[in-house]
Amino acid sequence: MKNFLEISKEVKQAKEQGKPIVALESTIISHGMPYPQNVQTAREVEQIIRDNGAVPATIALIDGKIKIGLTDDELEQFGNSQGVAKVSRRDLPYILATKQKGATTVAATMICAELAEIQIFVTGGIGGVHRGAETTMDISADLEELAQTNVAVVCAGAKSILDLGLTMEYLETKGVPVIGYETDVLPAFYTRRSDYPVNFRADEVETIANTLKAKWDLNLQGGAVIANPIPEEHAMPEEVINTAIASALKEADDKGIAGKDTTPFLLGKIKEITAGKSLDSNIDLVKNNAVLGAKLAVELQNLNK
Ligand code: PSU
Ligand code: MN
Repeated sequence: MKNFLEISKEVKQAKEQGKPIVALESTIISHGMPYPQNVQTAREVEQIIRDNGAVPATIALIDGKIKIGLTDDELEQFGNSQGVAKVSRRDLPYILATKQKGATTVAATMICAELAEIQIFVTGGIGGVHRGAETTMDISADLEELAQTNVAVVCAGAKSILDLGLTMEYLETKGVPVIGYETDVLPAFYTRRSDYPVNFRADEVETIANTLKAKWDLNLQGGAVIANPIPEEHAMPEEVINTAIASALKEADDKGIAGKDTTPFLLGKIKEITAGKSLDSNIDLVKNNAVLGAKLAVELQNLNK
């Protein structure tokens, strides 16, 4: 296992000094945002994490290695590459074995973070149960990963390209706690609210850290979803986003998009339909998650001392 891990200087040093570390995914860089906003956002998110007392570790697959932390050059090169593979649990071994560039999804990033002993991971949104999954069986591997891998994922909820109700049911079945930070309901990524209550509301970061510690002290396998609503001033009008989602879903259906292409296709369409407005919201919510994730990593590190 150690052969595959390549830990950056910054992250190595953080480990030696016992500093809190926050994992970041790379599918959001390669498949979630266009160049150069993707690289710029990734850099800014890393800096926000440093400014809030933790050390960022962006995770990606390069040359047969799992990179835990990218240098500035690596980030630039990665974000500017065409044809990077989207890598979930299933894809990880093949992409490593064939030494292709791979962008890790939430599921794959959780796996790599756990290998590197990182417990907190910040992203934009998680995958979930797709609408119509009762016939397509399209359920993101992210949910299975949350059920088995000991990493907490800070996100802005999930996009309503998914069936949020079924996603919550699935997480409940798998015993994955969904904790709302300053919210009673699951946020829907671009908007602060959905119709679905979170399992627990926490207004203090300390409460979240204590909950995670209790879970893992009890050896309850699996992660947690820390749902952090997009700040009001960056949220999108509900009608605008719902219309965009409906038309993206219809086009995906007409074109017969399936499997791992579905999520990137829908995200791309929504961006197109909203003339880039969704991208601005997306960037803002990730930054907002970075602040919370860093604070949570600091708090958890203090508890573990
Ligand atoms: N949802 C978003 N933005 C994203 C993704 C999901 O709002 O960038 C990416 C994440 O990397 C997530 C993956 O893990 O898509 C889920 O893909 P799938 O539905 O194929 O499991
Ligand atoms: Mn899928």
